[in-house]
Amino acid sequence: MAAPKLYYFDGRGRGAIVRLTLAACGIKFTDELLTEKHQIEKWRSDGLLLFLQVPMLEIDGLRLVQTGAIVRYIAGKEGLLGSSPEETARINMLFEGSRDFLSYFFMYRPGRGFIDIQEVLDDATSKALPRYLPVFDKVLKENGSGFLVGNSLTLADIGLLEPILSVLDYYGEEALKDYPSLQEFHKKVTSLPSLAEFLAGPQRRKPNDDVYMSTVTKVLFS
Ligand SMILES: N[C@@H](CCC(=O)N[C@@H](CS)C(=O)NCC(=O)O)C(=O)O
Repeated sequence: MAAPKLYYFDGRGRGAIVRLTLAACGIKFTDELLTEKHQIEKWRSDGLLLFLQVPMLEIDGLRLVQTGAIVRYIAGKEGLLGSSPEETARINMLFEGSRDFLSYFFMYRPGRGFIDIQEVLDDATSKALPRYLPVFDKVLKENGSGFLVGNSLTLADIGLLEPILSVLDYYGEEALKDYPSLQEFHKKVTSLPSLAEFLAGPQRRKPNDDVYMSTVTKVLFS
C-alpha cells in the first residue's frame, strides 16, 4: 500500500494537525503541496475533494476530507481514541477544546482575509491563554499520568500539542511559567521518538509567514 498522501499547502493551517497525528502514530506520509490555483481546480474537477476543500488525505484507498474526520480515522485505527464510549467522549471533548484554542492563532478570518499577527496575538493573549491554559493544566494535573486521558497518548494530547507549540513559538517558555503540568506535558510528548523526529524535520512547517499567506490568497481568493 502506498504511503498516505496529504493534499495541503506548504504551511500549517488545518493540515498541521493531520501531519502531527500521522507523525505521532509513526506513519510515514508524503505531502502533495498546493502552490498554484490550477492544482486545486483540477482536484475539484476530478472529484478528489468532496466539499471542494483541503486538507484531503489519501490513505488505505480512501480519500478523506474534513480535518476532524481525518484525524479520527487515523487515531481510531491506531487505538488513540480510548477504550469506552465515555473515554472517547472525554478525548473528543478535550480535542475540540484544543481546536478552539488553536483557532485563536489562525491568521485568516472569514470576511476579513489574513489579519495582522499583532491583532491575532492581542486576541489570543486576552481571550485564549487565560481560558485554555489553566483548564488543560488542571486536567493534566488531575489525570496524573502526563497525558490528558488515561495512561497513554490519545488524540486529545496530539490536539493539545498544536496550540502549545504555537504558544511557545509566539510567546516563548515564559508563557507556561505558571503551568507546571503543561510544561511537563510538552516535554514528555515532544520527547516521544516519532514526534521528536517529525518536529525536527522538514514536514513540520514553521509558523505561517508572508509566503504562505500570499500563496493561500493566490490559490483560494484570486
Ligand atoms: N471543515 C473543513 C474546512 C476546510 C477548509 O475550509 N479548507 C480551506 C483551506 S484551509 C479551503 O479549502 N478553502 C477553500 C474553500 O472553502 O473553497 C475542515 O475542517 O477540513
